Amino acid sequence: MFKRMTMATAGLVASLGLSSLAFAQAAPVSGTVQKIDEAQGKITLEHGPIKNLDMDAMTMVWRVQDPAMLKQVKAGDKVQFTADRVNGQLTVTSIKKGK
Ligand SMILES: [Cu+2]
Repeated sequence: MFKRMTMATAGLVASLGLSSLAFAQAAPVSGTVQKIDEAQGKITLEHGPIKNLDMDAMTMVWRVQDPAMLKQVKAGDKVQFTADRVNGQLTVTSIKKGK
């Protein structure tokens, strides 16, 4: 329901010149890296609420879309990341150091 509404309202929001951030499918989320597991291709992130996944703030383990992402950050880093469900698995789709 929310996804359909997002499609329908995207044009309206743009034409009104409002920020479309609140409607974004995968808006960047702030988080802190807790642990990196290169062998498993997993990253543990403490993260804020994730709207597109209906998720509250928590600490959890994620799969990463590209193992190279695990070389860009390390435990203790503050990051901005996007996440989505890829083939049914909760997956970090992008990550970069941030505040
Ligand atoms: Cu979570």
